[in-house]
Amino acid sequence: MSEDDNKNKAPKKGLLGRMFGSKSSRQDDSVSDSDRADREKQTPVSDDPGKSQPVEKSGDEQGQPRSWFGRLKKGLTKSSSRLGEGISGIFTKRRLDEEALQELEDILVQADLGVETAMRITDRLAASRLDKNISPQEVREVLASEVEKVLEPVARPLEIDDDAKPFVILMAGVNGAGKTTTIGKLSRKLSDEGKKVMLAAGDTFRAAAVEQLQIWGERTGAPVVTRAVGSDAASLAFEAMKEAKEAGVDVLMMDTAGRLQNKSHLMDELKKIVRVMKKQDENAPHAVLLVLDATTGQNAVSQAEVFGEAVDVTGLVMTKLDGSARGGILVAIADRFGLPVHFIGVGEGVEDLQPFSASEFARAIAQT
Ligand SMILES: Nc1nc2c(ncn2[C@@H]2O[C@H](COP(=O)(O)OP(=O)(O)OP(=O)(O)O)[C@@H](O)[C@H]2O)c(=O)[nH]1
Ligand SMILES: [Mg+2]
Repeated sequence: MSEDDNKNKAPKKGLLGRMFGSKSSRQDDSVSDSDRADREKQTPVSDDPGKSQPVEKSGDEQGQPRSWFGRLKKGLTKSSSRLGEGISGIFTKRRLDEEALQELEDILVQADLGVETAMRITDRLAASRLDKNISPQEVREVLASEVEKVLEPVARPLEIDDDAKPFVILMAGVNGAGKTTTIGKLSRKLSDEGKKVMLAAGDTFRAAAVEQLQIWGERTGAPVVTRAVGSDAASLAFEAMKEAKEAGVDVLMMDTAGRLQNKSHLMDELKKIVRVMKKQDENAPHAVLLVLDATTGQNAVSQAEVFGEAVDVTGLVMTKLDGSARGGILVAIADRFGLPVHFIGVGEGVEDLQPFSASEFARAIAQT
């Protein structure tokens, strides 16, 4: 029995458990991605969206915030309340002096915002308020506005070029990041916009992965191109594009296996998929979306780096911002890579994918 089979048999937690449950074990930055991947395999991961998802809507009846913004805010509580407490601790009845600025910089860095952003925030405060009294609320407002400034240029919608038939989206990301789930959610979104969607089950390593995508396909009314387990993912990509063209499909989304960044042969396969797609259409894939799990902290930065070296990543989706997320990392990634952030995932349900908004995210982080 493969480890993946074990993964599928793991007990499934309820929504509450998934949102506030045992993800704290993932908060450790020192964990390598291979460690993380091993742990993912023990983590309850639902490969059956039809059964384990909170049915088709945002929020639920168990006292959880209903709006996606409420869930984003709640998900970011871990980052933001630590930040908020830190800021209150430093600035309650205290002048803004060099020592306070240094302390602030430290907590901003600890919140994963990245050194550059942290310095910009402290520089801005120093320029206007040095040696004056400042309230925690004022500091939070500066934080929100600086975070928004970093995120604003990257908050870009995913634009589907109608002239590309099909418009091909390749989904990449490490094991458990949320690729397959994001394809399912996007399939619903695009179908709702009237687009004809087709899915390709490019994770040909696991039977469960193919089934998981098929369930999403059924659920969102999108045909799914599959091949036998163990088939070459690149030839599947080629054939899926051909099928999509013949069927007049608008958007073809290709799932891929979870790729560990330290496994160069897996990166090579991703490159091969891209090469083969170009034989059908030199502009394909038209979008390569890197899916990053917000609960993984600093690991997400190295994932963005390694995937970006292997393929031409065109945009990001950050998932699990409803969990005990380390949302600050999105700020560091935006600052460093400047890649468009198209969507955020705020739950496991089909509706839990939201266009990324810089100001809302900044407000949720800074709790303003
Ligand atoms: N809470 C929450 N869970 C999510 C979100 N997105 C995905 N998940 C869950 O994360 C787990 C992994 O998601 P998958 O879509 O299977 O991840 P993957 O990247 O396809 O993983 P592999 O196929 O193993 O490489 C599943 O249990 C999903 O339901 C999200 O935005 N919020
Ligand atoms: Mg998958």
